[in-house]
Amino acid sequence: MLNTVPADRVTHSDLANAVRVLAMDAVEQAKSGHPGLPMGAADIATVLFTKFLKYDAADPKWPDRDRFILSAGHGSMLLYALLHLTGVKGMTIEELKNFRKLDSKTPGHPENFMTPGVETTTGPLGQGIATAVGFALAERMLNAEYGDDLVDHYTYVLASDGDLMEGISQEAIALAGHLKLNRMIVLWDDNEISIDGPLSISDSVDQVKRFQACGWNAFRIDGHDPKAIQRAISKAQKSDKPTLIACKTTIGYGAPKKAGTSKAHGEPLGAEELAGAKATYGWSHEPFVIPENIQAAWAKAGKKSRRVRKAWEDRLKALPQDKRAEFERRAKGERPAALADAVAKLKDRLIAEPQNVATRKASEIALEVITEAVPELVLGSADLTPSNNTKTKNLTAISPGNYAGRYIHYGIREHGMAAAMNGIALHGGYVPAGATFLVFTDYARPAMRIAALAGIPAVYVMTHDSIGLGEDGPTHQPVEHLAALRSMPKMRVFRPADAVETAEAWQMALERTDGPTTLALTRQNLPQVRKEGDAKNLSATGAYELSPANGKARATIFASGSEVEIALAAQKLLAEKNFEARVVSVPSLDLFLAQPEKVRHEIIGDAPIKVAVEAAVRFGWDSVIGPDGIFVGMHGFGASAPYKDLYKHFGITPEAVAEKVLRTHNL
Ligand SMILES: Cc1ncc(C[n+]2csc(CCOP(=O)(O)OP(=O)(O)O)c2C)c(N)n1
Repeated sequence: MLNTVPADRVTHSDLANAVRVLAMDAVEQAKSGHPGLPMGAADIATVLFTKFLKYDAADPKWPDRDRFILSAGHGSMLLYALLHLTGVKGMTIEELKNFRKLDSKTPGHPENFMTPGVETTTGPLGQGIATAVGFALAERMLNAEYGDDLVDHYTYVLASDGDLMEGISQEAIALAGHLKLNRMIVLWDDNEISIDGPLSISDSVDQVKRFQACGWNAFRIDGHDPKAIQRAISKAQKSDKPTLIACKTTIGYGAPKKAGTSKAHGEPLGAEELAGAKATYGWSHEPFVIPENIQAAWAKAGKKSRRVRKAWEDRLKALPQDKRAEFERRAKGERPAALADAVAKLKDRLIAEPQNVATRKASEIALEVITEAVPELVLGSADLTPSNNTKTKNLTAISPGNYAGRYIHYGIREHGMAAAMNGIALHGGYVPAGATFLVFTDYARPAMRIAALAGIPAVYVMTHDSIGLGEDGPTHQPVEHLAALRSMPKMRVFRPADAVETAEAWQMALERTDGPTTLALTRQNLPQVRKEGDAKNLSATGAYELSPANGKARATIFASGSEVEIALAAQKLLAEKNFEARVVSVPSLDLFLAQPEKVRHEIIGDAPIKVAVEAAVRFGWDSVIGPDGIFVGMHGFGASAPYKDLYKHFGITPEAVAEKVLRTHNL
């Protein structure tokens, strides 16, 4: 037995030092990692976890837990040490010893899909704090629906200098301040050090003033004084605004030479500094060994909200059966059966009364019924609501202090929107869908990438999807974006051709629970190309034969979205010349390429000439048409003109397609 002092006599320093040494030992063993942040921020985290955090290590997914988000993901060992010490199942000391090893639960940066107790993937600085805005907003929105008895928790963030320097932090804090998300509390590890050295070489922002200007309650404390930290968090909890607590700390706290320098940031301390730091703490135990009394005190902290959790479970059980089942369904992220019925009925209606509309309008038509069937669907837009057609008549917008609603005006903050959507989805209870122009996915992409990596089912409604937007010109006309998004692992991209495919794409997007979906939609009107009813979701394989050849096909024309109309017209022109072609609609190229070989071969067919038509760059289409296939699309940036002129100018016309097919045939 290492120590027989009872758990209650363990001091704050003992608890914080346990976190520090575990982080130091793990980084040392891995021969890589970031010891400085855990050593510096251990006091803050210890006060939070032992005195405030509503958290039960036995059920890290309990819906009404407080959320803790380590925005500075490089300090991952801080979080892993806390999860281990509080007793999260599976977070054994072996996992800490395997820090940064393949298949461990302790990857270099926190990944919510690998480690129990990790709320979100962080690492790209700024993402955590921006994702936290979504967590805090979802908490308030769900509270507005279900009341304090079921939803009543805080969102805590530990952020570093880098988090606050990143541009996305401005979008995030402005949105949180505007919406008065007073349950969001950011603890800033204000250590004035980054990789290149003291922060003063690159930054002179007064963060407290910046946050205050954004509608936050913000003040400074000594981040190594547990009483001050405790007072600050208590004060923050009572604020009517979100709070920034600037905690002045020393990076690598306790290391004799490296403390307070960038040398403590991102490399193992080395034997001498490690021993020196442990001596500073008065820590004489072997690596990875925590005295039993300290372990017991941490385990107690891990259980401190157990009674609160049980009382919450009792309240949930006491609800009427249907209300409880609905809460549980949404918390689990299961979709309602009504979704498929709603889409099937809509498709029947569209077949009976075809709609020649832009697919952004078709999306609105779909949303009118889908929002009724899927109460957890929360829509929003980065200031382009009238252009994106995302606000259906039945949706009301939330506003500061009033969170009863299902529409979010994110402001002109594409990146902040996408990150907040991640938080809304990860919080549970909601499926977020957010909109802007397809070209501005560039502005949202880092958060979209987190969604893909972390398996977050968010939906991006990206309108104005090609040169078809016309006069706004090349700055607004995406050409490489479809290829870029399709190349992102686990991102699914739909570019529907008409109202029926748009309904099918929405169904696919919402039935998906393991990753994000982008819907690329047109500004310009399109004819409805699906005229015959089919109960099956034909878009589910990513591509399908829309219009067969009248006999044996000598060419197959593949097209997506607005170019399907062009493919069909080209098929007609060719038929007039007794040349038989078939048309394959490709609403999702990436989904199609992921089909089993047999399915792909069947749909691609054996016609000797293959053509792809898409008003975007060729990249990706060779997988379908081969390197010798004909591509009719964009070869550079677009131009500013009415869209019909642009299609002619860039040669994306039925005549051009037919002419190229015949020329190839006659070679
Ligand atoms: C978007 C992004 N850019 C760059 C990095 C690489 N990086 C990791 S930590 C770091 C410096 C962070 O300094 P700070 O936030 O002050 O953390 P501390 O030194 O206090 O640990 C950088 C540039 C990153 N993780 N994310």
